Amino acid sequence: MGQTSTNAPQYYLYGVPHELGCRYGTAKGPGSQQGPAAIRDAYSTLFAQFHVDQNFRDEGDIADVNSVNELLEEIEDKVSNILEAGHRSILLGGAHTLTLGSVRAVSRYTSNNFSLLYFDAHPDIMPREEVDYGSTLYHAISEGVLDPKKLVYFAIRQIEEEEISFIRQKGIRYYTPQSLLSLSQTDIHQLANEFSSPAYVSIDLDVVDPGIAPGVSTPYPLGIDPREIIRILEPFLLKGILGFELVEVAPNYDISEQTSRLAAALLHQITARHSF
Ligand SMILES: [Mn+2]
Repeated sequence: MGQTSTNAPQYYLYGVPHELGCRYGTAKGPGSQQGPAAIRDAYSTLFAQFHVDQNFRDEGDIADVNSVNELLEEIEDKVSNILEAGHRSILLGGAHTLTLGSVRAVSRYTSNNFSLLYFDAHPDIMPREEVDYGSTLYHAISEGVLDPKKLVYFAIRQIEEEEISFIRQKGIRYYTPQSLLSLSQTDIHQLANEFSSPAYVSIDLDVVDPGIAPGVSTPYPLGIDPREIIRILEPFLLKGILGFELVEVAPNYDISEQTSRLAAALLHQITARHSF
C-alpha cells in the first residue's frame, strides 16, 4: 500500500483472509477469504496516484489459523495489542465470525463499557451452540462480553424467527432500512450521545444494497446507500471510536470491483483526518 503519513498513525490494520464459520447453506458461496487482498488492491487503485494521506498502518494478515477457535484467539490477541498500545484497530475480513474475537478484546480493554454499532443485512444473533458467522453476537452476549443494551443494528432485514424473538427479548435497538429513512441528523447526534461509551464499529458490506455492492457472501436486496453509513458514523467519529472492521467482501461475486472499491473508500473515509 502507499506511503504512511508523517504523523504517527492512530489506526493499525490487519487482514483476516479466512472464511471460517461461513455457513455455505445460507451463503451464496465461498470467497470472503479473498476479501482483504481485493480491498488492498482497490485501495491502491483508488489512492496510489493521488496525494492523499493514508492514516493507518497495514500490519499485513493475521497468522494462519485452522479452526474458528484459533481464529478468534488470534483476532482477540491482535486487537488487544493494538488497543493496549493506545491505538485503534482495523480488521479487513473475511467472514463475520471474527467479530466474536474483536468484541472479546474490546470488552476486556474497556471493562465491558463500550457500544457496538453493527451495520449488516443480518443480525448474526442466531441462538445456536456452534460459533459461526450467523451466531457471533449470540455468543458475545451469552459470554457476557457484549451488553445487549449497548448494541445497535443498522439496516438489518434478512432476519430469522429465533433472532426476532431474541432481539425483542433483550430489548436490542435496531433500525431497518425503512426506519433509517426517518432518522434525522438530530436523532443521529442523540444516538451518538447514547451509544458512545466508546463505540466499536462492525460493517458487513451486505448492509449496502447488492445493486451497489454485489460482491458479498450473502447478498440481500432492499439495502441502504453507502453514504448512509458515513452519515450515521460522523458524530461517532468526532467523538473517536475504538476501531472498526469491514467484512464479507467476496470478490468472486463482485462486478468491476465495485464492492472492494466501496470497502476501500470506507476505509479511507473513516480514517481520514478531513471530512470531505
Ligand atoms: Mn451479513
